[in-house]
Amino acid sequence: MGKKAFITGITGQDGSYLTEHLLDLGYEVYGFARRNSVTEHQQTRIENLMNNVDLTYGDMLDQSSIDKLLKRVNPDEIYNLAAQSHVRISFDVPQFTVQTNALGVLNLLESVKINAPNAKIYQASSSEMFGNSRDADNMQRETTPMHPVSPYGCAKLFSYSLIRNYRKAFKLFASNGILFNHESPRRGANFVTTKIIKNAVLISKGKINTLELGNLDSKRDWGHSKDYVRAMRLILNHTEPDDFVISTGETKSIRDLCKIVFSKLNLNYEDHVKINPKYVRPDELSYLCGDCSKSKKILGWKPKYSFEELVDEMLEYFL
Ligand code: NAP
Ligand code: G4F
Repeated sequence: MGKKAFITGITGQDGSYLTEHLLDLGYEVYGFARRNSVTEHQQTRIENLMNNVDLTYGDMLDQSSIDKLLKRVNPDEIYNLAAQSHVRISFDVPQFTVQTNALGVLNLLESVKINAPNAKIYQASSSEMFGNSRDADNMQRETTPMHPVSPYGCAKLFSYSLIRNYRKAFKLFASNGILFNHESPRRGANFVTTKIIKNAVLISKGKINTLELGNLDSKRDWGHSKDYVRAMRLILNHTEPDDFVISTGETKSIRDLCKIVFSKLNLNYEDHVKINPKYVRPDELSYLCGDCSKSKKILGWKPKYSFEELVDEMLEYFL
């Protein structure tokens, strides 16, 4: 019989790709879905997998739902992907963000300790934890100091620390993947890659004329979600629990992305992109470029998608 994996956040971008990956490898996959008033759209990303996954209602804020699932399933591996994952929105709903992204992880760890102490836990940590900190070579790596600049980043740093603390104190197999931005055609519409690509396509078809954005000068290290979910499984199947950066090592500004996308559609982004202060954040992480040498060396992981291929796949999807 295959291993049993429990994925929180299974309905999200990464949850859907991870489910496909684990099913391909012969895993049994269990997941939480939250109650939502619009049930029709809730499972869109995993629609084609519904016959092969065990989905139950659950929420990271409801300890009883975690306890019940762990007691029933006793999973071998737990992938904690559930989060309020939008950085700007974390300034609008800081309490919900901290409850889910920080206290939700505490709920999970406490439940694992009692109900499934042998399960291995993957925590979806984030490059947003670094804030505006970088090493002398302009990169971030596992040892770079972390000074987050958003409620989202602060909550993720709290949960990152909890994972390390429970690993040492209670000998849990608990690991952090410190993932840099990763995208795909399944990325939410209000993240900058999808927002630019989807709207540039609408402009190219004459359906709209303007795209409103915030800060065009921040830089991000963008990879493909499919590559990054492979890394999650490798992290949990390493011989010991540890923390790993997953990134591409290349960085581009939001302005670069606009230029590339609009020019692929034979358009000039300057004719269409307008700045709306509504999308500028109260504080901003201005530069990300990750060094994933440790993951390459220890896990044998490397990305298969180039930036160009990622953009082309997203463009093709929206076209
Ligand atoms: P996503 O598409 O926004 O998915 C988030 C998932 O979490 C959704 O399934 C969502 O369910 C669920 N969720 C939210 N609040 C919850 C709660 N209180 N209880 C249970 N489930 C809850 O995010 P993603 O891009 O796949 O990212 C996956 C994880 O990696 C997140 O933890 C994110 O913070 C982290 N991360 C992402 C990136 C990136 O660039 N994508 C980089 C570093 C780290 P609903 O659909 O019901 O809202
Ligand atoms: O696409 P974004 O919203 O992603 P952000 O804030 O980097 O967060 C993502 O990556 C993190 C890893 O570093 C994850 F942990 C997190 O869950 C999420 O997946 O914004 C990227 C950049 C920012 O600098 C933002 O200020 O794009 C800039 N931007 C400019 N105009 C915009 C917009 N971002 C959004 N979402 N919308 C705009 O209109």
